[in-house]
Amino acid sequence: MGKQRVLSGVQPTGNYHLGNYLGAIRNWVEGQSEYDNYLFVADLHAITLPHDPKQLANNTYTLVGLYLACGLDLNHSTIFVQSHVSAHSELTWLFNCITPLNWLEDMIQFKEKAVKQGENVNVGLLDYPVLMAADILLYQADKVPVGEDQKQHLELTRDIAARLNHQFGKPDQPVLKLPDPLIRKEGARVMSLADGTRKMSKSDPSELSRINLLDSPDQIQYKIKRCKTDPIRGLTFDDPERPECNNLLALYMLLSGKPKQAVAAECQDMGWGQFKPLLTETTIHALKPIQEKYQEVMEDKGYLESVLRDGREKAQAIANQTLTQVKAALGFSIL
Ligand code: AQP
Repeated sequence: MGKQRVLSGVQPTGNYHLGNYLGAIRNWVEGQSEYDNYLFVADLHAITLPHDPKQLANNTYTLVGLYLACGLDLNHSTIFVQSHVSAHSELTWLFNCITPLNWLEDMIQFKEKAVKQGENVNVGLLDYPVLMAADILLYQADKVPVGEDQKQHLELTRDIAARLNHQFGKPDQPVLKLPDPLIRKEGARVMSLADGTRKMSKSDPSELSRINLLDSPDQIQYKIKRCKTDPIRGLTFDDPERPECNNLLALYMLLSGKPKQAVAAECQDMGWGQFKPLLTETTIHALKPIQEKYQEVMEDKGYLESVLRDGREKAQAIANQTLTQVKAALGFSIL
């Protein structure tokens, strides 16, 4: 039996931060040899909120550069840009026509993002989970890495696949494979430096809320110096009254690679004045090889483009096959 296929992506909206790395990209890298990975730049998703056309292509290349700099290996992973494979958009339309509207209106993330957008809510924001279903099901993925916030979307993906199989497939010959979640390791949810109860996020207007993967040592030092803490001496994990403390310790643990117990013992008597320089050093040290590799990769645009052309070819081969199967099941004429 071949390797199981994993599918995942990040939106090219800029400000790639420690949350994107520790919660997503680093996990892909660590598990990549076990799976057949399809990792994409989710640029079609990036326009569901207002965006700057001048930035989109740049952000796309930056993200591909970071994928490679973080250690994605082309022997195990196919890297591609979502909009380069038109089957994503086409399958979304087909799914739109079998997805009940109320399934989408019930999505928590839609409700949250729609409230933030006020009057300016486009149809794409509502339809985002259907595009995500198309992303996953096109590749007949076995596993999809998901955090808490994406669980509901993966459920919807499974519901759409089951509905299509039920309405248009044969009982012994499903058209689409139902994917399973690949649950992340504990501690990979990185919270904002300004508020330990909110996740670190690209769209947070405050630069001080996040550490970006491409921040300079000075920026990292400044942000950690200014981050929110509490007046209690002695640092502990898992105290619900101290979300910032838990988050900063978790960051130290994840970036240093030390086990949780060792970090708990090391930091139990520390004050912030001692801990912050330690976290600063550890962060700078962990990001240095990524930043160096990034500079190297970005100097060779031709190489990046060849990675994306190869990725597009491999992705298209699978995606177009699934799209044809779905169209045939729905009764379209196939030439
Ligand atoms: N704070 C986080 N902790 C752990 N994982 C995180 N991810 C994002 N933030 C954290 C993971 O990164 C991947 C890429 O996410 P995305 O680009 O699809 O958008 P997102 O989840 O909405 O990420 P952001 O940074 O919060 O972007 P904005 O602010 O634009 O919404 C996903 O695997 C995600 O779980």
